[in-house]
Amino acid sequence: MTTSTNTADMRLPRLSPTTLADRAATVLRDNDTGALVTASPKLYPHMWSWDAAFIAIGLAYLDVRRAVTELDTLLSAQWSDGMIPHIVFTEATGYFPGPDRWGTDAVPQCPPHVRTSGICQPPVHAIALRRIVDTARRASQADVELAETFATRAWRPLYRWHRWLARHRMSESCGLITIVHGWESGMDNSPRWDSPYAHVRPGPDLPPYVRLDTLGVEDPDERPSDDEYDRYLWIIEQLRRADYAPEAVVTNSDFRVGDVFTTALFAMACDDLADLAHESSLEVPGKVADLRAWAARAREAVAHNTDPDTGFAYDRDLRNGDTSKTTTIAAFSPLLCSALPDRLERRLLEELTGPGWAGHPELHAAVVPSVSPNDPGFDARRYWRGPQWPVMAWLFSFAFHRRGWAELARQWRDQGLRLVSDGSFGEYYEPFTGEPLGSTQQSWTAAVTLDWLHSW
Ligand code: 2M8
Repeated sequence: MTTSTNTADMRLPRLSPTTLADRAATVLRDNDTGALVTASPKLYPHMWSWDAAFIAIGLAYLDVRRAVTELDTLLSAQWSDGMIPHIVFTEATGYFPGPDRWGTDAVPQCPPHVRTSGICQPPVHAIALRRIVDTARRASQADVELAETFATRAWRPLYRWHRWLARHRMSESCGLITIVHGWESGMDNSPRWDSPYAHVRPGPDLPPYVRLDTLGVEDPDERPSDDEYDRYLWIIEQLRRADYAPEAVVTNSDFRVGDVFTTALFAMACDDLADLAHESSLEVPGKVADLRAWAARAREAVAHNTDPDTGFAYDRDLRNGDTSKTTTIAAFSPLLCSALPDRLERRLLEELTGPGWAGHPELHAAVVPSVSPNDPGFDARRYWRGPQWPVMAWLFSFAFHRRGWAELARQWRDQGLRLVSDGSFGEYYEPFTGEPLGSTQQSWTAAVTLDWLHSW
């Protein structure tokens, strides 16, 4: 892999690993409200579901007990039907849509003591739990006890979360996990969703609103457009009118997509949860078999939705059965969950590390961008349409490590650290210059930095 040394590179500060680790720890401490670490101080002053999982992985290096608290806080917001909501709101007011707009207070599944959104995010929590247990095992006996006791306590809630996804979201037609809002993918304005969002036509009764997210970044063009926001808000309206009933949302939302990336993560997480039960000799008759079966189905679905020549995985628009042909970072999902035969997997890996993607000669750091720089729709500065996301680079490096591709895992860790080594902990980065974009002091960026600094 090669990287360029352009003038922008030379302008960026490069902190030593010790200073970087100190700064990352400071970000997590500064964003800590006691019970939860907000996703970022300004733009996202609440808890996000998949952010919390990555944040907990980082917290474990500072204090295993605090990492446990993070997941505990999230699990205490779990809905009675098993869904883990995508936002757990704090008292902060600077984010829209807030709890009133979601209108979940009257929803019977939503626990009474917290305010949450009404959709979910990718199920990376069991992956985080397993990582935290492993981190604790390298620390002290006291930490091991803390982590393992928590794993035993968190196991059933996490199983219920996975069962909710398997029951309500595993598409009968294609086996992929269905998402009913682009926000459920976590890759909000990815070009993956352009075509499905084209079906979403906000009605005249969309209640008026004022965006706040564009105030939290230096340049509003780094965020989704107003037109996209109308669609995001319109779907919330549709889900709210269906009372967020799990059976109703998958038919009421104008956005219904089988998401390959979420499905790959689900496969990984089901296996991790099953492994944790084995390791702790938990008495959970039948449940481990369920998890293994869901993992197998999810993996099969990813493989089934993969192009047999390139190995790229594609989402499925469930409104019309169309397979998307939009190639983004999500096309590499099969590598995360080991879904493909060797020959095709090698091909996909070559593509990922080659000049169209992480090996593009002009990249500041050789990790995957959200969209290939060679794609005509690539936008180097706009959110999920081109920038590099440290948390995504971490996810791939972690999967490589898990899969035994040690050298590649190390290369991606080193390049990931190069991306974040200015110490601002950007939400995402301009791929050619390494300029931090979106929010700074982003908690999950700080968290994965800590993991990289301690790992493989
Ligand atoms: C972004 O999403 C939120 C909506 O959920 C937003 O833009 O307001 C995404 O990057 C998502 O993946 C992330 O979890 C969230 C908080 O970091 O921000």
